[in-house]
Amino acid sequence: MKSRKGKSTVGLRYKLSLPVVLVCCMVFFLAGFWGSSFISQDDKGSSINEGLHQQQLLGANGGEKAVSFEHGESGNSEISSFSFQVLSWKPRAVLFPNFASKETCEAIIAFSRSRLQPSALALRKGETVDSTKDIRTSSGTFVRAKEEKTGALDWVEEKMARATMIPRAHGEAFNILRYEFGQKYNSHYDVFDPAEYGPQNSQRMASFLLYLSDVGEGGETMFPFENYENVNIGYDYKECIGLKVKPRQGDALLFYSMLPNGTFDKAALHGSCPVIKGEKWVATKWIRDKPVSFR
Ligand SMILES: O=C(O)CCC(=O)C(=O)O
Repeated sequence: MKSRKGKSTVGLRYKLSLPVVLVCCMVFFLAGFWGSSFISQDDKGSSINEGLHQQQLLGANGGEKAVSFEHGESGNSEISSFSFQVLSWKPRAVLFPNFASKETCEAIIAFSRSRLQPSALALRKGETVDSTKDIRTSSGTFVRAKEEKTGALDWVEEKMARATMIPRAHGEAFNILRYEFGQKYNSHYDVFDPAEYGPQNSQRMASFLLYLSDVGEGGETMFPFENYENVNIGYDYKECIGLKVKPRQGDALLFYSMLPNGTFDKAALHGSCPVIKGEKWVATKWIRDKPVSFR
């Protein structure tokens, strides 16, 4: 009895377990297959995204020679490429390394040197030339791009317009500046607050600086209120603090004095630290929110 009972139990177990085992195998196989393809799809997705981001960082063509996009009859067929470094979001400031060649910078200096005059300031109500004479101690000259006959300034102006996507007509004449030992520009805003300067037809929305020389020491362009820091410390406008951009021949610095909503950016306060060693040459272009009639 014992043995018959045992035999039939084993047989029943065998009959029942074979299909169950087969079904289980199928289920595990399918689950494994589905799971692995899901994981590999996920991998593929993230590697596509990574590739895309990488490409976007390198430039649309990932560093290879770009092919011009369909540009129609009136479009522009040229592709420009720029390296840039976003230095700050508050204020919006971006550096373009090697924006212009040494030869271009030197042609601009050679043209400007004999025209230099002590730099002037726009005066607020109640201010005089005498009461403001220590604020900006550089010398400078205003030059329209077409006046410089090697074409260096014309080329720079065109490239600036492409880099900013703000038409050339919005730019004032270049202000070419030279700072010698100890010379500086105290921190200030490029926008003209109507409360202090009276009604304005347009505003300087952005400034583009092309450094024409290296500087041995000092002469950095500074942003003391970067990230809205130091706003409430009773900041002395002579002090050289905050974000400092060291001039390097051929590099260009663009910063916006106005926010995207059209209001003044408090963080755009800036100035030039005193030159300690060497000379600083810089070509400044103030870019207005309307075309400029006096350029
Ligand atoms: O020389 C510099 O670095 C700054 C010049 C400047 O602030 C200006 O021209 O408004």
